[in-house]
Amino acid sequence: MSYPATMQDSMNLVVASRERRMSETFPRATAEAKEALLKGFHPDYLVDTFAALRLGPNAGDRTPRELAQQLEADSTLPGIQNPKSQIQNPALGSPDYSVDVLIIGGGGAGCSAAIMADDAGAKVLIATKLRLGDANTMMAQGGIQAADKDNDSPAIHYVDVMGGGHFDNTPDLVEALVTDAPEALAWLEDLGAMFDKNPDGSMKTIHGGGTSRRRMHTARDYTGAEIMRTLRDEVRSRDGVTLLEFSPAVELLTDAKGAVTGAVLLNLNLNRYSVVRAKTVIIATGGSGRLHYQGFPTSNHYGATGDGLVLAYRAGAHLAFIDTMQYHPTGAAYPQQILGQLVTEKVRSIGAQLVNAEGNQFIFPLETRDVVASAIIRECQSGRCVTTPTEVQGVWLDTPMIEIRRGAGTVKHELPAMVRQFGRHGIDIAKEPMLIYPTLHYQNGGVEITADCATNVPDLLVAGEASGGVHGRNRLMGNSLLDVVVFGRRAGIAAARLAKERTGDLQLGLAHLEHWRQEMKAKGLGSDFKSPLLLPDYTRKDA
Ligand code: MEZ
Repeated sequence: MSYPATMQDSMNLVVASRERRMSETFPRATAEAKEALLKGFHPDYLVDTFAALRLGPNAGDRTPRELAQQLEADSTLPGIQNPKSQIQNPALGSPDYSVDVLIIGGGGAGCSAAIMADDAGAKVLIATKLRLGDANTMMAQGGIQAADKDNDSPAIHYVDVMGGGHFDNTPDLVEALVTDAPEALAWLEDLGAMFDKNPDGSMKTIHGGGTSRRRMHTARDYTGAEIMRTLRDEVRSRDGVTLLEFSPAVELLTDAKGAVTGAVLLNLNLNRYSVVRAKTVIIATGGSGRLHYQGFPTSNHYGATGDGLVLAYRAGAHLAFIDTMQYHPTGAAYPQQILGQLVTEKVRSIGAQLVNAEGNQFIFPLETRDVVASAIIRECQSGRCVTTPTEVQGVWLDTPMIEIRRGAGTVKHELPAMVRQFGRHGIDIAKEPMLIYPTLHYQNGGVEITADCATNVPDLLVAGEASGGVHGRNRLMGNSLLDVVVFGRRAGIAAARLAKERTGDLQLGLAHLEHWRQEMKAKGLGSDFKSPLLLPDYTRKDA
């Protein structure tokens, strides 16, 4: 028996209700019901977990307390006038690298940007915190959207994206996302990405939450890993791209006019700074799930600590939608070893139902993520959930229903990564349901960008999850993998063009940091807390 006895009674109710649920489609929620769910149960509405920023371009805006702490902190740089640190001050006068385009971040957006900038003849350097490809792109499972079927179009995709984002999305960015999508997908295939195909060779596509057409392209349930593998291989094969791993950026460099001129990196192996002089800089550092907003577990990779937001903010970049995060409805709630890890939405796309502790469905499984997550939280707060031996609450995701509806072997064929992930802990998801609860998955907001990834800071571009506006207040499944490729490519092209236009000497300075420190002092803010965090601290309080 793979589930403890204390969870067994509820599992029996799930099994007993299957026959009834087979012919039952839970009705879609009305607009009013969705709004009530969000306002009543979505973590974005828990007022006292947010703080108003006190300094910087977004002063007065609300954001989760954990992010506010990062954004309002001092730099980790010892400071130009304070060379007492164990780490030597960076030598700004003699840069270690001089390039056209510096890309900070080695995930899907960073790699797509590097390939396009290299194609345009730019000298490129990627600096990445961990290894190339250690990124949320790698962790995305269920698919990538693109309107490339006869019954679909970028215009229909546009309406879905806007609806998912509560019509708050930045229209230009959505237009760019959906119009570039078919080409981006073809580009990935050309580079070698292997998407699932029908017997006639056409692309296999499925629905995701909030999609009105089947436009989710998949590589089983490891779509992100397949895309990342492809992009990473391509980057590694390019002579024009220099790669620095274990080298996160800790501060941007600016000239007297506030334009970006490079960055200071910290080599994590040598504990030494290096200085990169760059005509343009692209921030592609991804998300911030490892800040664990409101104490939520996360599906994010180990390095997702919001560095890019911090660096850009201190240099004067305006942020957008920093008061909204995405809680993926189905993070693993059991076993404890995989708490918060992603259980792909594809599980629901192909037929699994969400069932409470009493064996009843409580939400249409493919509502948008914010709505489904809120409904799960409601069930738990109302006592209709299961509690694990480690006091984690969750509801059931009834995976055996997939095989009942679509035939034996479907789970293994469509969800091989999920099968392995749970199989390691003795749970056969073709026969037993999974226990799930929302997990912190995506940063809906980030640095405000134009459709060419420009920011309000000259020569600073941003692409991927570190940017804000594309997805409004809620992203649809499969539009993040699309976002990193579409905007990564756009950023690479734009950065190479800007680099060509930028002539003359570059001043490598930290005037923005001096200014930041003055503002901190003027507002009475202490400088004990430093950012970017770089890596989460999981040291036990009593250790
Ligand atoms: O876009 C995503 O977040 C995604 C594909 C996740 C998933 O459920 O698989």
